[in-house]
Amino acid sequence: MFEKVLIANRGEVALRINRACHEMGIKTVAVHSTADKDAMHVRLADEAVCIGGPQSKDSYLNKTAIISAAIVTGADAIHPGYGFLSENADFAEMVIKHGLTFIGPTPEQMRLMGDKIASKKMAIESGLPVTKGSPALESVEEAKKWAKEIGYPVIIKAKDGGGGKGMKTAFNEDEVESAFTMAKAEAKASFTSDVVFMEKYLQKPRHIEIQILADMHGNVVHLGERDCSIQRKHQKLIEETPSPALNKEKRDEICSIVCSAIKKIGYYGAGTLEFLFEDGEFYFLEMNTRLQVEHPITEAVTDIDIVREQIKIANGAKLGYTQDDIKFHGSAIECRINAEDPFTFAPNPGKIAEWHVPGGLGVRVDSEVYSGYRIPPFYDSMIAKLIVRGTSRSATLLRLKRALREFVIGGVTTTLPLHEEIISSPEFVDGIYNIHWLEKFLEKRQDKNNDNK
Ligand code: MV4
Repeated sequence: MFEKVLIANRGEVALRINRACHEMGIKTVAVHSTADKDAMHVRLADEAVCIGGPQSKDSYLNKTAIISAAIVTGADAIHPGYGFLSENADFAEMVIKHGLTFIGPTPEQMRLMGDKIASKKMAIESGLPVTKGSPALESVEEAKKWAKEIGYPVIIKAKDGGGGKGMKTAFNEDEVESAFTMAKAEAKASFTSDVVFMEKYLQKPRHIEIQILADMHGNVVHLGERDCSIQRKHQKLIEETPSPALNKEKRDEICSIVCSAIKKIGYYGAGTLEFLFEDGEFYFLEMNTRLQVEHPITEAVTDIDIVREQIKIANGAKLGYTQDDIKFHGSAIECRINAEDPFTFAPNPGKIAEWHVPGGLGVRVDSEVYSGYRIPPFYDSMIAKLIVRGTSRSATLLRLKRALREFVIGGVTTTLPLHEEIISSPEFVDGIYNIHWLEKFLEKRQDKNNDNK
């Protein structure tokens, strides 16, 4: 096993990886920016190296500084966490070239999944369901021809896309030209390639993703699904498992298709396959080759430590269990708590004056925050994840409600009150929502707020 792992990240996920390493008897190295010298991830690691200035590009995205830190401290492997360099194939390649292990899949697998046209082709070839779509589009004329073939409405997406950038819909032929031109321009501004392609646009889908684990020896298991439809501007706020939209048959069907596809590709590591789900059908969107923010809800219902599994897999170990050994119990929900204004969503960094986390059976809080901590203004505004589990969805909801009420965060405004509102709404309670539900809920809430003024 590795003796020392460098954690190329910050915030709660750096603590999460540190915990897995320490439980496995592995020493840890934290890296940090000058703005993070007092951060909890620096305090908890066995060693820490300052790798640059506050801006991410100077520190957490600074490949050479991170690899130098690993070499200087004698680390064997690097865990990238999520965000930052976690999906950067060039970084993974550099790590390997320096004789270190990248805790994740191969750079080739990362590159394949980063290319949305290539990954969709792979998906089709390995038996995953996809929406009707086009290859790379060369011209407006070609776009119009494909739209007719696919049927309106259509969506134009960037080959290197993700996070919604470079995505434009067209509901009729008159809208194709501007959708094509704008998608291409956005892609050019945001990514290295301005190549775009087209798909049938699904109007009211849910976002459901499947977590898999695969080793280097061809063993693949799934850890069920997560429903991530509660999102605003491509930022998830609440995730839950199991999805209220699936029955056992639908779940078993998609999970077994996913496992056989992963086996065919020869992918290894932890991975998440994102699908849209509408009218009882799944459509593959993309695959994430990293640990995800919402992984703890899967851990809550399976009792499998996903980060520990990532480390073991990267070290060449076999999974050591089969699908039948994995038991799913109850339900789990995660709320992402952001230091943001709960109405405008403007980031609200500052000093945490009061900090009291909920506890009790079935409650987990993953956070880097401590009383007196000053949230730096340079990074993501997520400051805590509240993960609650229960024997049923209704039991989990009651527990979540009381845990949210126990949570005290003073000194900065947070999205805590918004979570209480969302989980109390009839549609959320009934599990009836799609990817557009939260934005509509927020519009109605804003209107009510204005009426009261
Ligand atoms: C779609 C779609 C509808 N139809 N593709 C958004 C992010 C990117 N990964 C894919 N996205 C979408 N692709 C087709 N054919 C709607 C979205 C989408 C979305 C997807 C998942 C979660 C939230 C979303 C919010 C808006 C649009």
